[in-house]
Amino acid sequence: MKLKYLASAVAVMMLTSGSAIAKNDLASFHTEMGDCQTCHVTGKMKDIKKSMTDSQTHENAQCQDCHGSYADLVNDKLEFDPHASHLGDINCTSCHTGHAKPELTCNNCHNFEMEMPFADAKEKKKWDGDWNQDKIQKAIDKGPVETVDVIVVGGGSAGFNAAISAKMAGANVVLFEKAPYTGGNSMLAAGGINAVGTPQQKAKGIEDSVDWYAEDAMKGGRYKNDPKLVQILAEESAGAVAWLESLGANMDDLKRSGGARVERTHRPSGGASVGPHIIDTLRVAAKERDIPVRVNSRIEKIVLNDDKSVAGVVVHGRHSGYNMVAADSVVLATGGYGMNKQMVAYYRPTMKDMTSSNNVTATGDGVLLAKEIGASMTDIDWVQAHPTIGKDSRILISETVRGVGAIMVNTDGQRFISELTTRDRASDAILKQKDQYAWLVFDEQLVEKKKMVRGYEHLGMLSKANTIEELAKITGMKDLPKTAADYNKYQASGKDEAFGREDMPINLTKAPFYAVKVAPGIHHTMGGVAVDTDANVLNLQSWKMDGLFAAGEVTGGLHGHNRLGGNAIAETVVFGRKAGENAAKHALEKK
Ligand code: FAD
Ligand code: MEZ
Repeated sequence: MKLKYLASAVAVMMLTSGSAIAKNDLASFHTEMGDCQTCHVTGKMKDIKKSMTDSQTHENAQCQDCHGSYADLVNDKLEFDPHASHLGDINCTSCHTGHAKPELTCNNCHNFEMEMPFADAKEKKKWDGDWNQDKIQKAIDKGPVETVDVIVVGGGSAGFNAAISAKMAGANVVLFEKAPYTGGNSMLAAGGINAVGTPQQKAKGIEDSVDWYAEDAMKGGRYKNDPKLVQILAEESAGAVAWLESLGANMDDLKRSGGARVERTHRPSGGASVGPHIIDTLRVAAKERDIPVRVNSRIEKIVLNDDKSVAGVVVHGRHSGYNMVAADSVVLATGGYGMNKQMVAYYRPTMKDMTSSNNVTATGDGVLLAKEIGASMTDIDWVQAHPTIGKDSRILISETVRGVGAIMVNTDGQRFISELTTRDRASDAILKQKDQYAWLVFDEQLVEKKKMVRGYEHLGMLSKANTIEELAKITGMKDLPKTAADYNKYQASGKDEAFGREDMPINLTKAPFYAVKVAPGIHHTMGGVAVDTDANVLNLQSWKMDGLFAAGEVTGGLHGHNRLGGNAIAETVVFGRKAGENAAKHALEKK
């Protein structure tokens, strides 16, 4: 697939730059128009490195000064803009590298044929390869180059929520993010955030309770969850949605997720994906509060004082190299390890060859950082497969698609389980089918309700036909017409006689009809760093580690052996806020 929008954005860049002479790299092309100062703070070679921040703030401002923002470049002409669908307003230099081959960020998950300018430039050595213990030690020996109250490690939802909360509690905060952009797995979240007792539920007349929320999470987690953490999640979930709204988010759409007894998954009105919307909101909220967010900055060590209290971290910056930054509180918000093949092979060998829905950022750094200084782990070997990852791709087909009405059938077109069962059961059931994959089948009614499905079509993932019979023919699902007719009968009577599906919002009657091939893949790492109810990290004796906090997917305990859809984003907000507030309190008390 060609990404026309990128090509057109590039064409605009070239035209607005006044020349279209092909050069070997972006920097050489720009020096045709001026000296190095066109992009950098200074034109003097010897001072350029010193003047560059890891986020390349000045260089990015220069790009936008000449070319306009990405939004200006695409000029709202695109139906699908990757920056709107999940990346948001990220730095130009995330992809366009001055002196080296551009980085095809999209292709970390997709397989686009992208026409990136200067693609033939020389490849540069990766700056964030192995962790260099000598350089880490030298940075510690040199002492801190900067001191703050709270350091937040990781710029996903948990990290942003922690940073904003710490700042609002009066602390001086800095957030470090190893990737060239913030967002992590959070910016990929599609389905929504679970909450009970919200005005949205009330407006729809949905009866729910904190007890039901907690019971569903415990049942979904096979009763292996820490009930104290679950209770907090349930009790504070409505506050989490209200907090996001107070920062500017919209969470007005409601749907039901697998394992939940009622509709409690909140998402932006119109059914847009929840993650990018939340991340955009949090990015703006952090900016408005002057919280430094430093990308291209990987934390490689948590430094302790002799008494084992937190002294700070060693950060490895893309341009600044290795430095120690001091703080009395550190919040780990580094996400899970779903993209770390070695860790999956070690902790969950049966899943080592599975595809993953995760962002490339999910490499389990927080687990390694915390283990190294004596933290305890909870349920570290529990990894969740999501049943519906696009077969032969890494693109998640959101649980929403089933929640809103799709049926799931095997390669013969027969249903084999309630579509609303929990993920572990759905994944196991698919793996028992012939060829170990399944199809989701739905009609135009669903597409009208869920805009995100158009995105799957745009990505070429959907088979489409004007009748169910034709769809059966092109996909080889011989029994699909009978399955659809039976399902329509169950839907009309409100009773699924085949598998007891509890909620059948729509039938299969409105053309065109669609099918998408799905298979299970790694989606969530339930286990991680052990924490208490105040987000303190616990050591091997289950004592609080002085000054170390954690929140989000890096932690274990909340979800037990199986997470329910919508509970992870709720976790990042509820416990991210808690970690930030308690980290601020701890640091301010130490002053
Ligand atoms: P992340 O969002 O992954 O952020 C961690 C950040 O830390 C990353 O940006 C990473 O680069 C950074 N980092 C890591 N190591 C370092 C280091 N050493 N130094 C500096 N920075 C570092 N959950 C739901 O509840 N609802 C959904 O609808 C939903 N949909 C999902 C869809 C997809 C495709 C995926 C993959 C997950 C989905 N989830 C959903 C799960 C949920 O998105 C994640 O569990 C959650 O977002 C994790 O948030 P986090 O802040 O803990 O970590
Ligand atoms: O919580 C999730 O991971 C989720 C709701 C994912 C999805 O299928 O959309």
